[in-house]
Amino acid sequence: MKAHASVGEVNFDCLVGPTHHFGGLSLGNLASTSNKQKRSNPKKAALQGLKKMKFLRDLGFVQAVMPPHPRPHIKSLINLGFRGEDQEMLRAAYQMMPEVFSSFSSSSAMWAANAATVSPSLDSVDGLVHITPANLITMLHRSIEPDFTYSVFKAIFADEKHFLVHAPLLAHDVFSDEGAANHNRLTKNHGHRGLQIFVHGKDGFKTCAPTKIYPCRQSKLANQALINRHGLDDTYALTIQQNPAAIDAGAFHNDVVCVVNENVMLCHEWAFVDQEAVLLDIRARFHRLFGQDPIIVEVKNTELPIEDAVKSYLFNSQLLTKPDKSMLLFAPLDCTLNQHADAVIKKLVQDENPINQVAYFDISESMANGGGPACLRLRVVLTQEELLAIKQSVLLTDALYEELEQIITAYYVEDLTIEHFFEEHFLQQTKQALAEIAKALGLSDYLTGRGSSVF
Ligand code: SUG
Repeated sequence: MKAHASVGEVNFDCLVGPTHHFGGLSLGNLASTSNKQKRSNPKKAALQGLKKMKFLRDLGFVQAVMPPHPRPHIKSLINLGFRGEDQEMLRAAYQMMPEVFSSFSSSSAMWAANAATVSPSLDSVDGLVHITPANLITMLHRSIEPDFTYSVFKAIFADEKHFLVHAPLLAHDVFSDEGAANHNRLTKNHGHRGLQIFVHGKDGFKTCAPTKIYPCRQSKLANQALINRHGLDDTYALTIQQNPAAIDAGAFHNDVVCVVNENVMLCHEWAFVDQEAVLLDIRARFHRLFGQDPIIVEVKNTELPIEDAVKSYLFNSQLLTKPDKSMLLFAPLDCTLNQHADAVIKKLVQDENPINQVAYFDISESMANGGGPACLRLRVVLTQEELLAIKQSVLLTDALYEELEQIITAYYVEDLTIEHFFEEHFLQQTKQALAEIAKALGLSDYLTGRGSSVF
């Protein structure tokens, strides 16, 4: 079995963009729909996200930054037949199709967990890190993310000796894919081959089974295709179904009810269909593969009703391994406001398991759109050699932090209104901010300019 001492996790977060707003665009994501048209503060949102990255970097975790996507997405407006100056197209789009206007202006790419599914080189037959950007076809506003995401990954993971960046899966509902939000890797430690657990809401051709009208965003066929193209051995890959009752309660992605880190799985009782049997199977597989038991902490619905799990986003915490091998639960501040979530966390850190510390963080602007700490990051497990082979300029340093903070402070507005979109000055400032961020990240050559196919 392959094992590697110098392997670690790198968290890639995407900066929030200057047009961040509450569009109410995601049916089934309760925070998104209930906060529709709440006033947004893009500057605060971007600084919260950046501070989150710095907080973890300062604790010694390796942190990388990805740029916001260009929004409003002018290319899509042109595709729909709008013509003229940007502000004219936007005004016409707003008048004719306001939801579409909002979708093309969304900063939803900030939820990096949906950017891709990543399989570490330790797990794949060809020894490459495999990256598949998610096609995100279920929601209109997210369906325009994959092209830009692909370009970002091609730029960051350019070294073909180590990385294979695939094209997104076919853009059809049968293969609907929302990336790492429905993907867990359970293993002895990051340096070992892992058991990759792919979670789906629906089969692909068949409809999903929730009792309400909420969409199932991840298909089993997509997961099977990912297992194929990432070259994963069947004994180390597993597909399981998310509990439709959880989707109905607002857990539109599996990472709203489950988080895994190394040998620890923390999940809600309603995370999976047939949960008792699924957890038994996972335990048995883990034991067969690694000669030890995983630590599965299942939180009962009586301890934390599913509604509170969704409100507090407890399971959307980041679970990180500290240098002494114990684990930190990096949780949304909202957990402290929920009596049940608060009690579960207090018990969790006292009980016999590797999680012995909790840190809370205020990411209110993201939470109000249904995205917690874990939504904001894409985990990439890399060897030391692979870490050195990625584009180094995206790794967060004090200097990069300061530069990004200055750009956000200079160009982002604090109180975004519709009228901003019809002002040439605002649109120019937005473009300038994105150009400067791309430059700070060393990605200008790849991403900016009207000539670029993704702009
Ligand atoms: O896809 N919200 C995102 C939240 C994604 C959370 N990601 C994970 N669970 N990993 C979504 O529903 C809201 C946009 C709006 O309403 O303006 C939104 O897209």
